[in-house]
Amino acid sequence: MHVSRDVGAARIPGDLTPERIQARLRTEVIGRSLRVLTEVRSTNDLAMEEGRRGAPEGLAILADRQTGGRGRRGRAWESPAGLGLYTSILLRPECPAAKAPVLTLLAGLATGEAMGEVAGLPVRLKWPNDVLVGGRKAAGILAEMAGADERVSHVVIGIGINVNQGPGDFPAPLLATAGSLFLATGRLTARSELAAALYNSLDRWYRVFRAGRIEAILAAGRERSATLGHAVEVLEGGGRWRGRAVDLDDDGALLVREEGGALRRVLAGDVSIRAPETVT
Ligand code: BT5
Repeated sequence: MHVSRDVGAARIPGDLTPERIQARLRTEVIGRSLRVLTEVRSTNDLAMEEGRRGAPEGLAILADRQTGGRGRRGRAWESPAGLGLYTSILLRPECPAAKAPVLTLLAGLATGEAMGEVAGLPVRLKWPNDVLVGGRKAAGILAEMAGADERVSHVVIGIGINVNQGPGDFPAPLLATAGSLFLATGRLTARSELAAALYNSLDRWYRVFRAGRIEAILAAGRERSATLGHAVEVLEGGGRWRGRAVDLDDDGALLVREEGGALRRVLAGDVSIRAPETVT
């Protein structure tokens, strides 16, 4: 495994180095152990492997480029060299598996906070794992868990952020939906600065989680939500139905009032927000 000092092809030369990140870290746990790689298949795969091998909680792996970046359900995450932030953080929360999904929300909050802080723009969270800037998906979260039902062995939080991509840097199918900090602000962002802000924010929110203050995480999630209050279409288990997103449940599940009146919990699914003209 090689640690990059100064990665090539970056839009800001040399903007991703462990030294630059460490100089800004104010964390107790997250990123105390840090690895910056030139290239990896998927930072999540590597972090899961390290989790099995007993690596310490808080290990952060970051790559300049992923050759097999993953989204949920086998989908791909575009991870071009030099432009985005691709990182995975290993956690060992002492909680039952049922409590772990709220970590996706926590990661979304930290990602939104860091992007807002560094680029100075409003960021919203689309349930369950999209981070939106100006209505476009500028980041995504992929949380994966290992362990038995009663106790989680480890969790990996994968975060991909589009940082310095311009319009020509996205493949055609993503042109209409993907955003980046550069597209939203017209300014380039140093990825080390964003990475440090992200780890600092994750560290703060993870302390809230460990203190059992889940309600504070849910409250912040409600406030930043792009989904709540909107008419939505839910895709889960091959089925598709419509309703209105009304709240987040205690474990981070989305509560949707179905057309017809029943309140349904959505824990794993894809949710699209319906345009106002289609609302009935
Ligand atoms: C996600 O999945 O949004 C989770 C993405 C997590 C990526 C990070 S990078 C570090 C770590 N290592 C990994 O291997 N993964 C994590 P999902 O909700 O399934 O969204 C995937 C969909 O978003 C794709 O099917 C595309 O439509 C779209 N997409 C792919 N790449 C994108 C990008 N760079 N920007 C915006 N949209 C993208």
